[in-house]
Amino acid sequence: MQNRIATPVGITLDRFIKKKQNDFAFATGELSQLLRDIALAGKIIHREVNRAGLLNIGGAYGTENIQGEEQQKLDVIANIRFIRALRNGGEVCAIVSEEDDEILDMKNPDGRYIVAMDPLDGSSNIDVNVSIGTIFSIFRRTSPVGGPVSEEDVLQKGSEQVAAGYLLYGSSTMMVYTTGRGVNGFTYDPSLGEFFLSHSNIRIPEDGKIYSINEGGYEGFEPHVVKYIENCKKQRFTARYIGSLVADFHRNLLKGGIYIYPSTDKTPNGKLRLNYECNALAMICEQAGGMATDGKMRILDIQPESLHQRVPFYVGSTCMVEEVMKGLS
Ligand code: P6P
Repeated sequence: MQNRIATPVGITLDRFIKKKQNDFAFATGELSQLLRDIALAGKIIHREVNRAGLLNIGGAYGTENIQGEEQQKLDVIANIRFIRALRNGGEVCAIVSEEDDEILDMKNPDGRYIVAMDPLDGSSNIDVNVSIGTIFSIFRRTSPVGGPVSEEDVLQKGSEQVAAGYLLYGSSTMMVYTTGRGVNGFTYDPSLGEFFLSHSNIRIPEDGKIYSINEGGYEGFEPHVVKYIENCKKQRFTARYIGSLVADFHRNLLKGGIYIYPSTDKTPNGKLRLNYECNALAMICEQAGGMATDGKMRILDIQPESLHQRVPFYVGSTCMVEEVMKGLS
């Protein structure tokens, strides 16, 4: 009897990238190769994450990153793997990583792209087997190819991204990305070593009933955030907070909802980083029909001033983001 649950397998990520490249006027294939390099690193991290408990590569590495956050062993492993894949791919001239204080020169002077990444976001969840993710933004370098990478190369507004995406290491591993022409999701089949198109042209519902915020910070929230949360409770909305940004974002992207990491009395600029967390998710959310702000302005319009700059982050269904911002007017 035919298995009615099995859905037809979509095309592979490689074929999809190639097809979309053909749609791009003057596409040279460099961005296509860069996306493949990221997918390769994602396959490697998938393998490491799924074996963490067996290889004693869970837990703390014993060092801190520039944020003063305790690095997990897999943080360091993921950072090394992505840097190696992108350096060897040859398309990237520099990387900004959550795990490194300074700009990383890839020694690819002919590389035309910059990557900003959080190689393993939510890594403290590894030891309790909760989903984690990789977040990446891709920019074209603005300085002359062949010359030194400039600070302007790596401090571009999110609106200048040529591509953005994330990998979600969850009940299945997915790669979700956009090149500015909609959002598509690919599910990894480890038995074949391939990502397959599983979520074509993702659109976020215009409104939703799921709100994601760490209410432990309630006493330090600004009045408009308190008001919004109270309103969610009055409407009997669903509170869902995994404590892993990519997992919370992905659920809200598919089902509708809002993720908020606001300014608090203890974290006036919030916690999340503009360059390698908020910009990528903001581009994806907007490309899927949603909205992303820092409470006052569009995330993608913010001019970064430093590599590890934090911003308050409101992202998700347009009606929900607009509603919480009403409290500011
Ligand atoms: P809090 C993980 O450290 C992270 O960067 C995001 O993945 C997550 O949404 C957030 O921080 C959780 O922060 O303060 O609620 O524990």
